[in-house]
Amino acid sequence: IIEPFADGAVLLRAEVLDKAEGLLEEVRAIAHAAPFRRMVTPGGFTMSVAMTNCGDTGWITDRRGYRYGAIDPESGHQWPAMPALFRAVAVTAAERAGYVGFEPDACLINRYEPGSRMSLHQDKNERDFAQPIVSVSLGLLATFQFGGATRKDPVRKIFLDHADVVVWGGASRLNHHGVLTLKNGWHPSTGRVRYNLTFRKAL
Ligand code: MD3
Ligand code: FE
Repeated sequence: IIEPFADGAVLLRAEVLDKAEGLLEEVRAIAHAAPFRRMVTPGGFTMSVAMTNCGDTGWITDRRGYRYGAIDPESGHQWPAMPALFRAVAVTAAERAGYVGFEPDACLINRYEPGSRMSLHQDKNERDFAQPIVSVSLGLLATFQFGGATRKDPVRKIFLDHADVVVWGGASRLNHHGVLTLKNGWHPSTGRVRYNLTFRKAL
């Protein structure tokens, strides 16, 4: 089910239903090597969302700033490699949305528990904003906020459910966005958790 819903953004509902268990197995393997951790923002706040990464580079934040880096600062080792299934899902979704030749080198994995949220922000740490971002939701339903080019622009609410994929590119790539506080619930595949995989070409 393909729904275009903003300039350059495409929502693919239930796109990875038949691959969700495989994706979650890979999440578990990645988390074994690079455990989920709640990172600190440059302003000194600990994020409510726990994160880890796989791929050639990973997104990190600490008191020194937001950036991508090849090394997991907790272990001193490289991030786990991006599983072939992750790559295939991201490339296929990008293609279905019209972005042919997407080559993700980073996958940030966000873990939300009831009470976790992500405030309105832009994704600006990647080098080439012409490259789309592919996001895969797994587990509990989230209310996603999609704003505009400035923080003051009106915000639309979109429900992102298990196995939904969104491809963000073109004019939507730098739009403000966030996730409202996750409500309590239970999902048969993830329990009391929502995961979001965001695939980027960061370098
Ligand atoms: C719209 N994550 O990790 S994914 C993030 O559900 C992030 O965990 C959210 O925002 C989550 O940075 C939302 C959807 C998303 C990702 C990137 C975007 C939406 C976007 C970039 C531009 C516009
Ligand atoms: Fe974001």
